Amino acid sequence: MTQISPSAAHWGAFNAVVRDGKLSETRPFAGDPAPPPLLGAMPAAVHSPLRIDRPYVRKGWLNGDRQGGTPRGAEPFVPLSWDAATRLVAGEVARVRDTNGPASLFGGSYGWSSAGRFHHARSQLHRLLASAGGYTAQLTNYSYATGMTLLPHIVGTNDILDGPMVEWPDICANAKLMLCFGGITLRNGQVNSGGGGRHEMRLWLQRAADAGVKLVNISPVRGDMPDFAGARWLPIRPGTDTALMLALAHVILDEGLEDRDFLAEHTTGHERLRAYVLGETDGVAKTPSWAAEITGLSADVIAAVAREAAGCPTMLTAAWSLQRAERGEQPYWMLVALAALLGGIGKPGTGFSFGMGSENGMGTPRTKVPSVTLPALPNPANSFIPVARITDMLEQPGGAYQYNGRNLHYPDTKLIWWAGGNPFHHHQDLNRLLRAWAKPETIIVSESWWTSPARHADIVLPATTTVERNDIGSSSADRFILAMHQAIAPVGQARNEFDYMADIAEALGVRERYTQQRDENAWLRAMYGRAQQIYAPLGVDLPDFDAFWAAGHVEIPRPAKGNVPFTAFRTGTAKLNTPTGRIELYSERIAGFGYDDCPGHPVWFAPQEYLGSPTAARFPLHLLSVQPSTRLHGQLDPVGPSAASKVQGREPLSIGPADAAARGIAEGDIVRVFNDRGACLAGARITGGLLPGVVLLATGAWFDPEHPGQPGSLCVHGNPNVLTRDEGTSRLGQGPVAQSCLVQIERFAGVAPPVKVSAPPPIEAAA
Ligand SMILES: Nc1nc2c(c(=O)[nH]1)N[C@H]1C(S)=C(S)[C@@H](COP(=O)(O)OP(=O)(O)OC[C@H]3O[C@@H](n4cnc5c(=O)[nH]c(N)nc54)[C@H](O)[C@@H]3O)O[C@H]1N2
Ligand SMILES: Nc1nc2c(c(=O)[nH]1)N[C@H]1C(S)=C(S)[C@@H](COP(=O)(O)OP(=O)(O)OC[C@H]3O[C@@H](n4cnc5c(=O)[nH]c(N)nc54)[C@H](O)[C@@H]3O)O[C@H]1N2
Ligand SMILES: [Mo]
Repeated sequence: MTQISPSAAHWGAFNAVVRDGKLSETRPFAGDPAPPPLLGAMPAAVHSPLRIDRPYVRKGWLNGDRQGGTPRGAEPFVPLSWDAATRLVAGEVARVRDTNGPASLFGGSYGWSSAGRFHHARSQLHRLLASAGGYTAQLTNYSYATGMTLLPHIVGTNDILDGPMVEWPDICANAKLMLCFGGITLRNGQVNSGGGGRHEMRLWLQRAADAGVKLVNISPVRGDMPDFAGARWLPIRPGTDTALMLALAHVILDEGLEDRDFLAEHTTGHERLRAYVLGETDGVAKTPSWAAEITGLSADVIAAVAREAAGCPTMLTAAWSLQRAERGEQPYWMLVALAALLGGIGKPGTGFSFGMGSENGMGTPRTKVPSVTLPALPNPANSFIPVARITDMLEQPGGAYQYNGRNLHYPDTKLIWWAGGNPFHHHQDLNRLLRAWAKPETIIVSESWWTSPARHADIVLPATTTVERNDIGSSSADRFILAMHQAIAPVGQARNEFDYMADIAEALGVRERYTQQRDENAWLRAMYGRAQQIYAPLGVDLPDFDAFWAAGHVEIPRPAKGNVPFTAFRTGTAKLNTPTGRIELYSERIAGFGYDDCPGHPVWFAPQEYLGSPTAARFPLHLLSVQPSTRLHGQLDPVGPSAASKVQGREPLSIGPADAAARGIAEGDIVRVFNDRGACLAGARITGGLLPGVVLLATGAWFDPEHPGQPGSLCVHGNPNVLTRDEGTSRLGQGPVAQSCLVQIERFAGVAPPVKVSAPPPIEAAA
């Protein structure tokens, strides 16, 4: 018998086709102009032998090892019943809370979880731990932590970072030139958190090109803009965009091309920035020839682009990747400054945005409504860390650090519980993380698959996947609210987070607080009802729940009138939410923090690791760990397009012909990629369109240490985070710096150790 029902994933809405009780096919959402190929990988993922079939406990932990006596990741697991697992987990949560206080429970649990907003594992875990007394949370995200912390100081909002932002129809109609730092990478438009009904990045880029907007791809990678866009390619060295922007500003100021009225009326601090750009403050004029040395671009090209931008309506955008780098605050602040000099801010289709090529939905016209969400509960522990400071936290309990003007201390972590995220995917310098991971007494991981965190846990709880439960998919980046009907029964003994957490809450005596006496159906109705109430005053009327559920989705109409960011500010009817009410090209507040790694106006810092740094003598290749085209982070890695892309079972690494030839590397060879922090294997793909000296290894290959549990061993599969640096962008943003990473590469001679993560870890029968 065949059944078809609506569902959704971060990689798009779809119809689940079920035959004989199994997910057999996913049919893309009707009307989606570019459904991602990732959808096709779902049946194999849902029914994969890598599904966790029941709860497990690490053998050594069961025998009383609490202080990482045996390294996590090296020992077999022993099966547990759900009853026993429920008691163990509740017992540990209560013990740690009562002995060490709730802040020693680390429940940050960063990660993308599911598109379904009710069975969103991380949100459910937060509700459970908040009900039980509190936990240490994580603030901001890996995507754009630095931009998120910086932008409120200088433009008073984060909207311009993740929407609503400058809209594509306005760009098509008004911009003549669009400078895209980091390109517009269609690969990244396949996904958005919460799922999307329509994938429009290709469509809008095509329309912009057809409308005659001259597109410029400022990136080390030509493929960051598709061929059809006819873009000019400025192959910049990674990590040097701020220098380029400063030089563009130099030409504009030197030749008097700046919009003086805009600067005078709408900005503060432009004189100080000007003095720095012209070299009056530090004796270094940020001229095109100065920037040419740093960026690898020619001075003539830089000067010509500056004049062109000053001579026509120009739109600026920068990928989120630019701020996931050492001193990632600087390119973002300088992009705002450049847009201010050009004076197009607040006019339709010009000015600046971020991430227009980073995720589906950016710049697509839509009514500004929040997504349907599961309400959070207040966290009584009132404890948090900036998201990417996890290893620092584990290494230095009680240690002092600074963040965005605050003096803070790390909590003393005794228990970690991760549900819906993969720190062995997302975090940098995994060997350091692995060492620090030995410190807590207990680590609980809720997962659907045997991912690296599950393998490095003490207690493993098997979760259902999206198609095994009813839910609502929703994203503030998309105009559709998506009904997600349960399509199949839970696989193995997997349970919904909500159900097993309710049992754990019961054991902790807080069931009612956690469930609010609602079941799945009552929660979906309550969440939807809340959205109806919030949307109505914003002019969006939603049908009743039953009509929505039966139809499978609701489409929120495209607004009649587009949104132009900063118009009210430009016309003088509104001030910005900054200390001066203006765009701050110099920020007294940031200067007042006294951070030499993020002073009062944008500056050029030469990164410790880039192609111009002394480290490049030993590690001469800049590794960009970009988003994968074949999966979402670590999700769907063992199946579908991702599995098909592997080279001798290893993650493909793109390397230019000259860099490969210089190392005797041929297409399809296994290579060893290494630096002082670690090493991994990968499969060479010789690729054109790369700036020489730049190599690409996408994130997401499941971490597979040759010797499990031993920090420093070779990752045989190709996870770039064994190579990346773990350090905050600055004391202001404390964001991750994954893109600042130099490596060396050699042909791997000999027999490569086997990939082990393609099978479940060793399991022993219960004693
Ligand atoms: N080197 C480098 N590192 C990076 C980046 C980079 O550019 N370079 N990018 C960073 C960025 S921007 C991000 S956002 C992060 C992403 O990092 P993560 O979001 O942590 O990566 P995912 O693989 O999406 O992890 C989500 C996990 O949740 C699990 N999951 C899904 N549904 C459920 C569920 O219902 N229940 C439970 N219990 N689990 C579920 C999935 O199986 C998956 O393992 O990575 C960051 N890391
Ligand atoms: N298919 C797919 N799409 C995704 C994701 C996924 O896992 N898979 N992840 C999603 C998530 S969570 C996020 S946050 C977004 C991230 O979106 P982004 O941050 O935009 O993604 P990246 O792929 O890291 O970077 C985009 C491009 O920036 C270029 N780049 C890197 N460093 C530099 C630099 O220093 N200067 C310049 N000029 N260019 C540089 C790289 O060539 C890269 O192709 O992607 C989302 N989209
Ligand atoms: Mo992200």
